Amino acid sequence: MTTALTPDELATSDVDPFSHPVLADPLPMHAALRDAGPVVYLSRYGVYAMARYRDVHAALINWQDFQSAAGVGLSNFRYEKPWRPPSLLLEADPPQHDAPRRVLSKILGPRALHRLRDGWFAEAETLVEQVLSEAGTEFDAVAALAEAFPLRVFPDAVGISPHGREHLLPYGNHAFNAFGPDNDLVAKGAATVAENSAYVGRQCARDALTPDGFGARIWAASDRGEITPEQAPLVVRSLLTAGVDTTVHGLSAVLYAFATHPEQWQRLRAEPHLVRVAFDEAVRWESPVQTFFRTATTELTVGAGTQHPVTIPEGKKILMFLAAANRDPRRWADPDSFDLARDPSGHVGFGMGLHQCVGQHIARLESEALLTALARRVSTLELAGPVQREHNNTLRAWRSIPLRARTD
Ligand code: OVM
Repeated sequence: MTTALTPDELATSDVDPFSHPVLADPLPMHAALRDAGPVVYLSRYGVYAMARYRDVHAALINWQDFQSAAGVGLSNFRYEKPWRPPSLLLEADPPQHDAPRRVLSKILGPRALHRLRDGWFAEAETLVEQVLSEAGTEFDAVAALAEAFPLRVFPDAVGISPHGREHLLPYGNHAFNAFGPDNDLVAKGAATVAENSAYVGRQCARDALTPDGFGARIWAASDRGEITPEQAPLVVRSLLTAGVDTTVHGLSAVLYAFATHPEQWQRLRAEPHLVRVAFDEAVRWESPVQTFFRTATTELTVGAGTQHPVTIPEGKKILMFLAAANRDPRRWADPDSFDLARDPSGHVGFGMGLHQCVGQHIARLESEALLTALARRVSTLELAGPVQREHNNTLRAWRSIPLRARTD
C-alpha cells in the first residue's frame, strides 16, 4: 500500500523559473526539475510543476482535470482580474472553447494555406535577395529575417492596415510576459500596454479589416452564426497576439540552430525536403514557447499506481515545462542535439491535445518559405559575433543573432 505524498513531503524547489539567471540558461533548471520527480512544488510561487515528457503530455491532453479557463498564466482568474478580457481559445475550455476553435482551425487550415503558398515563397525569395544585396554577407538574422519575414506576410494575411504595425511585436511580447509573475519584465511593458492594446483592439473591428483576409473570414463566420458577433473581434485578437512573436522566435531558433550546426545546413541544402522536419526539430530543440500553466479542476492524483503518487489540491496552478519535456532523455535519444535525422513528431512545443497551436501550419509555411529561399542562395551560415537573448517570462526569445552567410 502506498500513500499519496502531501505538499510537505513532495519534492520541492525554491528555484525562480522567471528570474534572469534562469532565463539566461534554463537548461540546468529543466534537468533538475525532471530529476526531482514527476511533480515538483515551486515554493516561491505556491504552484506545482511538471517537466517530464510523459507527465506534461498526459496533463496537456487531459483538459478535464487540467483546465485553461482559470488562465494559463500564474494569475488565477478565480481570484484575480485578468489584464485583458480572456482569450476565447487559449483561456477557455469546452464547450465555450469549441466554436471559436472550429472557426479558426478552418480559416488557418490546409486550403487557406494552399492559397498563400506561392506568394509567401516569392516574398521569401525577394526578402533574401534584398538582405544579401543591401546588407551583404553579414547581418542580424533576428531583425533582417526572423522579424522581417513574418511582418511582411502575416499582417497582410490577417488583413490589417499597414499603419501602426510597430505595435504588434511589443504587444505580443507583453502578452507572453503577462503569463508569468508580476516581475520586472511585466513592469517594463506596463508603460506602453495601454496604447499597444488599444491599437490591437482597433484592428479587430470589422471595418478595419481588408475583405478577404483571415480577419474578414472570422467576421464572415459570425454572419453564418458559427460564432457570435461579440466573439469575432476576440478571435481576431488571438491571431494578432499569438501569431507574430511566436513565429519570430521560432524562425530565430531554426536560423541559430543552422548557424551553429554547419553539417546540418549542408544536409538541408542537399535534401531540400528536410525544411519541414528542420522547423519542428528546431521547435523541439528550442521550445520558443517554454511554459504554460493549467489549473487543477478537482483534487488530482498524479502517478497513481506508482510508488509515490502526488496529490494536487483543487484550484492549484500547475506549470507545464514544454521545453523540459522536449529535451527529456526519458523520451528523446540525445535530446540536446539538433539533428535532421531525428523524427521530432510528438514534441510538445506547439502543445498537445485540444489547445494545440491552431496556427502551427502557418508557422511551418513561413519557415518552409524562408528556409527554402535561404538554402537556394546561401552555401554556408555561421555566427558572426555574440548572440543576445531577450528575456521573457514565457518565450525563449532573441534580440540579436549576427550571421555570416556566404553565397559562393
Ligand atoms: C490568444 C493566445 C493564444 C496562444 C498564445 C497566446 C499570448 C495568446 O488566444 O490570445 O499568447
